[in-house]
Amino acid sequence: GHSSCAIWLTGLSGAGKSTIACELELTLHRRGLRTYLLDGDNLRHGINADLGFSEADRSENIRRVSEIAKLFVDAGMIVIAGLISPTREDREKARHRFGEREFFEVYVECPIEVCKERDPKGLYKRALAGEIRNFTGIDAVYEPPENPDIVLHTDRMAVSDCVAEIIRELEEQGVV
Ligand code: GGZ
Repeated sequence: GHSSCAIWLTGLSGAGKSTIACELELTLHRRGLRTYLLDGDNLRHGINADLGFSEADRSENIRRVSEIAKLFVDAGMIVIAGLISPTREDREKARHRFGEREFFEVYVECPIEVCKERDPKGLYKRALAGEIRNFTGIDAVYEPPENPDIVLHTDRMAVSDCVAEIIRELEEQGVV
């Protein structure tokens, strides 16, 4: 058996949150665990389609996703949530919706220079050209977590090692 929990991935655009979330979900599935993936960018096409990237809208985005995550955790699932979630305050509010061993903050850390080079969707290029405003790390804040449960350095770690690191922590905490 296993306990349900939320695994909250925070980090810059292009840091690797979605890639890790997807690979983590596959790994948990192979172990017969029930998971649900909540991806910030995907949810912005549906339930959060009314939200933009102002500070207030990001806060509301994170609030909604953490409430949804809580519902799925209550339903017995392991939730993997990937959102930039740039401010400590919003992440702490998210954490407080959960119990002690129910929320794991994972800092998907990657130097912004590397994110800019990766630029899979060309968003940094557009932000630097002034075509997108309020872009995280360019003209909008990202506050690194001060006390994350896990830190992953995606500029020098393989995706599989990142996933293994998360699994190791979940095992150590008796979640899986
Ligand atoms: C940051 C932006 C922006 C701005 C569009 N700032 O790398 P992506 O493309 O696929 O993921 C990013 C996503 C961020 O949505 P989140 O819901 O995770 O953000 S937050 O937690 O701050 O609410 C990026 C894209 O949306 N994107 N404009 N201005 N990212």
